[in-house]
Amino acid sequence: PLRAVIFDLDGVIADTAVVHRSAWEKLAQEIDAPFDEVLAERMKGVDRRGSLEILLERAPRAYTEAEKDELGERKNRYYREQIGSFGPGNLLPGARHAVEATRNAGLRVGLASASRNAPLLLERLGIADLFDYIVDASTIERSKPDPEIFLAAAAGLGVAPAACLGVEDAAAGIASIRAAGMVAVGVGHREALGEADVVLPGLTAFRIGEFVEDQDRA
Ligand code: B16
Ligand code: MG
Repeated sequence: PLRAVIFDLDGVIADTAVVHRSAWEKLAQEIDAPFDEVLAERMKGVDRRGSLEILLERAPRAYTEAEKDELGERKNRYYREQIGSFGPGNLLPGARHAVEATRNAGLRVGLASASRNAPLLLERLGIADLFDYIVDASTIERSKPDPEIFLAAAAGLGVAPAACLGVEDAAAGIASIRAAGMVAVGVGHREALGEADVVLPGLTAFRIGEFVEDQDRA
């Protein structure tokens, strides 16, 4: 039976996918790298350096490691400027309720965010205390779509991966959840979340009871 739900942060709980995107887009303009919808979708859920490598695939010149460090830091400054004014109003609709309903159903709640800004963001949103375990992104070696981050969340919760359900807004995240052997719930559009077991338009449509019952019947 289902024992834990592991949520992604950016684009699932916090309205920050657009903030990451606009910070990358600003950087892209500064270095004359093309930026489009397809690129933005591929970067979603991927860690900072991984996202930068995707952006640089079509940059007009090559960059040294030191230059890449600076570019990543610059993007992060643009991102931090925007979330500096964030508060509980920047939670996505249904997010707090979905997490609370999961807890109330007696399940453990984890967070698997690739973002090193996750602890700061959770504090600003006022929901840090709702999670039983939060993966420290700086300890993860392999970016989503690798399963490492979801497996680390399950281990931290003390729950077998097969008894976990993962919730994600990005294709890389859905692939990570599936590779971890968990049920994958996608939030957003089916086209961008092809491998998801279930796709919901947003967390307002998340009903923990449906998943608990499904699992118990199986
Ligand atoms: P940072 P998630 C991911 O968070 C974002 O989706 C992705 O756009 C970002 O590049 C990544 O975190 C790293 O974020 O630069 O703040 O460390 O979706 O896994 O919650
Ligand atoms: Mg995300």
